[in-house]
Amino acid sequence: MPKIKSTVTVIGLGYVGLPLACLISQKGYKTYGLDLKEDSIKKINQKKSPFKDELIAKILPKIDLKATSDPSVLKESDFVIICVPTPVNERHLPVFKPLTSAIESVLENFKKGVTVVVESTINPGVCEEVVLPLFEKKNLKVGKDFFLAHCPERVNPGDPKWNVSNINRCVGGVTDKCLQKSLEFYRSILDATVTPMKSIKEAEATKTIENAFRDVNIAFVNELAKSFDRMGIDLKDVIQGASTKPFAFMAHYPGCGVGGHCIPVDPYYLIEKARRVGFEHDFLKLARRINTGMPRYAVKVLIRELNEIKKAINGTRVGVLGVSYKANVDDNRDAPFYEIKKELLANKAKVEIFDPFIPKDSTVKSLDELLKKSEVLLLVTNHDEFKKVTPKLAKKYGIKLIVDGRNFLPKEDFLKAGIRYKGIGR
Ligand code: SAJ
Repeated sequence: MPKIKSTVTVIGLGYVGLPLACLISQKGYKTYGLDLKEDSIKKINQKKSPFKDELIAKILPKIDLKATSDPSVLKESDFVIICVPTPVNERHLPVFKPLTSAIESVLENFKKGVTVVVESTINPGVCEEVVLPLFEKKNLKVGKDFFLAHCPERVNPGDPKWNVSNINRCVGGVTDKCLQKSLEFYRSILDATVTPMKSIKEAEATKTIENAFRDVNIAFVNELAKSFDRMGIDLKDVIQGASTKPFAFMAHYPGCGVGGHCIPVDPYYLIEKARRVGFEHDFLKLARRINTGMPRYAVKVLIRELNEIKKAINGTRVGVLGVSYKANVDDNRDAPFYEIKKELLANKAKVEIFDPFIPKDSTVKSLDELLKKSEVLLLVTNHDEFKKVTPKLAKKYGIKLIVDGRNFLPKEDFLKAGIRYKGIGR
């Protein structure tokens, strides 16, 4: 528990900032949430989560978190935690505008002695080369007038086990005092290990390699899927076989693409930063190329399978199951679905779409309606809801072929029922 009743403002109330603001408030800090989106602010002040998250929905009614778009709350804040998006643009270059705007608000409502912690994912060097100069332009001395640290976020949306309070964290500070203040703060709110890094750059690099690691491992199995498709070997079974090795193997699975606001974005931070110091990350770029090619590969598999049953994709009624970038969340950022939809339409398929979490992109209101309007199915997101797609139900609606973009459905059951099934590497 905090020694004194410090005040904390979390800037950015999305998947990262809102769970964090709730936790900070629960731990006894006077907590403000600062955001630009009035509808989110309104919902949060009505004690409702602006996006699907059971934990938040449970906690909000019990805490006095105040959401606002008024940056003057920063004037009374001892800690400011920045959780704004750090996207990349169409040329895959990092866009720091949301981050620098957040820092400008801090400067315009400056409280001497404030500790600013950036949680947004950034490449090594951003705190010292982009954030710090904004303070120094106002003659503010880091480690004296204010403190600056980086504690990369590790939120995993939809994860029933790991949440903002129990996930270990790493923290790096510009000066030792910056590190100590942020260490003390995070240790006061987390029920997890908080590891001090020797520099703020190390903390920035930690998160970017975590996600680049995941991207290259997914690319590894996605490339294997293409060769195993030709070999007629079920890669999902092979990965599960390899997973029986109790050490030195970590399972990742092939699929129709890599979406979300982390994995398809973060490797570009490393690629760009390294390029600036004269190094080309060929491996990271290759992994990105493989993963961004998977939506098109999934449609190619569908076209090939239709060919086997002497059907052209042109004019075929394709039912797309899922929009969201991953199972059981209502998040469509960078979702492979959009590339898949574009590719299907380019091949003149008739497309119907159903995602129970994302009605705005759905063309039908129910799974049955989708099945009724489809001749073949392409599963894009492994929502639990789609377990209802059984061979019996598929037969009822005369579904001839299923391409399973997440290797999610029971392949053998469909084959036994005489329904053509093809996965990705399966
Ligand atoms: N995906 C695959 N194959 C896999 C795993 C994922 O194709 O084996 C695809 C998913 O379908 C999705 C995309 O990759 O489209 C990203 O999936 P993800 O499970 O990595 O989900 P994210 O984007 O929510 O990643 C978060 C990350 N957390 C943080 O950045 C703090 C990531 O570091 C975590 O490893 C990941 O959750 C996780 O482990 O679930």
